[in-house]
Amino acid sequence: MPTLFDPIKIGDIQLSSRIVMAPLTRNRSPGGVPNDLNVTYYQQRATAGLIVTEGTAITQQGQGYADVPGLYTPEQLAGWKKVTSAVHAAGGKIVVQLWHVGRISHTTLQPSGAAPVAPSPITAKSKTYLVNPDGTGTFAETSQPRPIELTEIPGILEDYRRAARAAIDAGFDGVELHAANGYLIDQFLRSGSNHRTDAYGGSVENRARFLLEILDTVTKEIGEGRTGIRISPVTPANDASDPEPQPIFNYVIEKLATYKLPYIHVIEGATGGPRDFQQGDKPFDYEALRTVYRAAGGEGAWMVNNAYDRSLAEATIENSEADLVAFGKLFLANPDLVRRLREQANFNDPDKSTFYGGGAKGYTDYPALNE
Ligand code: 8OZ
Repeated sequence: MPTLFDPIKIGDIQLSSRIVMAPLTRNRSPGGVPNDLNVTYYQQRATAGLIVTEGTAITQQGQGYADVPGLYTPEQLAGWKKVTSAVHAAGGKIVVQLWHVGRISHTTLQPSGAAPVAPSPITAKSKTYLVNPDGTGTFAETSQPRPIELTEIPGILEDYRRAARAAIDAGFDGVELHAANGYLIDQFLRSGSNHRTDAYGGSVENRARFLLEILDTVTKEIGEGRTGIRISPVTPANDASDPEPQPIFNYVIEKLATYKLPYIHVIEGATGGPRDFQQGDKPFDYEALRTVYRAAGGEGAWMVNNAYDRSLAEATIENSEADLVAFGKLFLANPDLVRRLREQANFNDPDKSTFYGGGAKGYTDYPALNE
């Protein structure tokens, strides 16, 4: 029977355990450049089997929140090199989450103050996070997006290719494509945000096309075994909606099975909310999704996320319902989470008031056991 603490090889990456640090937006990289505080934060958590970094913008157009790191300038790449070196020196593995927010942005974050881009010109009922000139944070309505022209798509694919190359140059063990939570790729997948009438909208095949072209581009650049992906079939995050999630995600997963990816990362339910959240008239069948993936020859590790505690995580791995479990808030508040899980120790409580923005407080000052 497998346990949470067993090593596992996923694609080209060897992990020391099945315990993953989930991607967590922390808004602590002014200018988009990873700094020494970010290095400390990730190194503190390097005993994870795998760290998935916070969402990292592939271009300025992909930026949607203040002080999110990027991977499109030499300074950003150099900053990330320090992070990956520190994590590797501590024996850890780390992949970077490649992020384009699409319509979940604000003109003040966009190149030349332009409108954010999206599959369709539909404003999300959602907020983004900005920093005022005096350094205080503030939430703002997302801006009206403009639709992506067909002729622009090759350029966005090129942005993903460049970011994937930069990730490997920066020393990452791989990348995770952020195809979840109502951001650009998910905006194409879900019918609520994709009203296109060209080859990228309408049918399930068409709505999946953008994702699959990105996957093709990135895997050709850095290899299938270093390209993970995150999906969230039913989340309402960022105004994501689709009354029929099962057909599109079953189709997507069947296609993903044709690549030798290290893992498929699935957010179950509403991101950071109820695990049994549903869209449409029936509960989403995650087991059917996994079954379709395996039946189509998919060999990647099945990574699950959302409100896993120790007992649910242990049972899920022992029953082989998943191969990896990603922990968000627990990892945020417990740098030595692996040890605490192993020793059945108590957990530090996460402090919501310091999740987004700020400095060391609520970031690098959560104590390890015996500290
Ligand atoms: C919380 C705040 C801002 C962004 C996601 C990248 O939901 C995020 C995010 C989460 O995937």
